[in-house]
Amino acid sequence: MKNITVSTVGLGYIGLPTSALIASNKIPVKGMDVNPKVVETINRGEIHIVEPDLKRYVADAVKEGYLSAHTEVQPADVYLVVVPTPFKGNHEPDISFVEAATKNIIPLLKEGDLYIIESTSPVGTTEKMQEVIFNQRPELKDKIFMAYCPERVLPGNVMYELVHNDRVIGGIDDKSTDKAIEFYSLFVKGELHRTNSRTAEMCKLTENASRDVQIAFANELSLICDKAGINVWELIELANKHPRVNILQPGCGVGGHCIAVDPYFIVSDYPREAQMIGKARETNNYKSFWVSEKIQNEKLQFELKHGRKPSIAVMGLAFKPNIDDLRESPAKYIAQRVLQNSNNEEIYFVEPNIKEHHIFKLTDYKEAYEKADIVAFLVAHDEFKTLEIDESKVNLDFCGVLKK
Ligand code: SAJ
Repeated sequence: MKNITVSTVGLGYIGLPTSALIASNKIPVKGMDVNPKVVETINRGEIHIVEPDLKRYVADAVKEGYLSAHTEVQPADVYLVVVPTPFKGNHEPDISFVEAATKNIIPLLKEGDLYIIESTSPVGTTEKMQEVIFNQRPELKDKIFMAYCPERVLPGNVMYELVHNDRVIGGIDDKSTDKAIEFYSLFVKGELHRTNSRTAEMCKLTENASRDVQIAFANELSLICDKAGINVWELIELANKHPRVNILQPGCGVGGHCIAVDPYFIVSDYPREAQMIGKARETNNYKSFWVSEKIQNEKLQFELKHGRKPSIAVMGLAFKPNIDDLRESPAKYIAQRVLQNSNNEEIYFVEPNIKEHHIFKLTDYKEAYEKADIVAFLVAHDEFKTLEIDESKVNLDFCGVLKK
């Protein structure tokens, strides 16, 4: 593969880092995004998302002329679809962005081009797009290469993992898999594993559903332990001393735009079979509700005991520790419920990773801890681990931040 050009569709959390990484290997990349502000920002060599190292990659690639952003898809030899696949109200996957991206690519396709979907997609999406393409351009049958290749990077470590993680690559036929492997080997150091497109699609969903089920197990344990009067963190640490047991950590629910979403893509297509996967989603969602009820109960008990309303600190709003991302955050959901249930108590909302929030008035974490009677730790941010714990307060640890 020599002197190729790449066209990426979608310049978000995955599309932009991927584009910048490819461009840093001196392969010209023209990225497309529907948002003109995003396009302008990138063309200035700046970024619109928070991700370590990304700014440097984008600034260098734009300066050297290998990366540019556009509001329309640009012609190239390789097309990468990296758009969101959210779910609709009934938890059914919405692949309309993938479809729209593909329709924009179709008029530009020529013999020998490689078309790849990276967006998390329900099983059979690549084959569906194959149909869409060949319906409009039947002359391209057997003349282009098509594959599905999911990303599996962890926010916060994206630039490293894009290069070093293994990738699963599934073509619609062997030639397509070969071609896609050739392409990814230009910038990925991890191993490239070949399969077909349906298995690759299912593999991405499986990875996130598997983590969701494991977290659900930990969350279920935390409910049992609460009733049984057992410290769940100590229990898990002890159980994990078994050489073949590795239980994850309970928390205040599962958030983010991947693990809390992707399992629904399996459940929605295979509702009879995906019993455990569906139940895990329910358990993890229920855990957030349970936490908010627990805070409400503690409030009432405090009032009965002390004859006055307690002040409450809600510690953390992000979807996981040490990030500023509040999307699909269980902590944010719980904070909202605490606010809805409030009866003129003083509530201090804390999120050290952001400066302000349009709903919650933020307070410094030390000040909030000092002033509150009830402290609900929702996210295990590093800052909270430095607090000196005052046993005279009601300390509710929902994320293991106080465990020794
Ligand atoms: N969580 C727990 N207990 C745990 C681990 C996580 O409650 O023991 C919670 C977190 O607090 C958070 C949620 O789960 O609310 C998800 O966090 P995460 O760190 O497990 O994962 P994400 O959503 O940041 O990234 C995941 C990763 N997938 C897997 O680990 C299988 C990542 O590799 C994927 O690339 C990403 O989803 C994605 O884009 O699909």
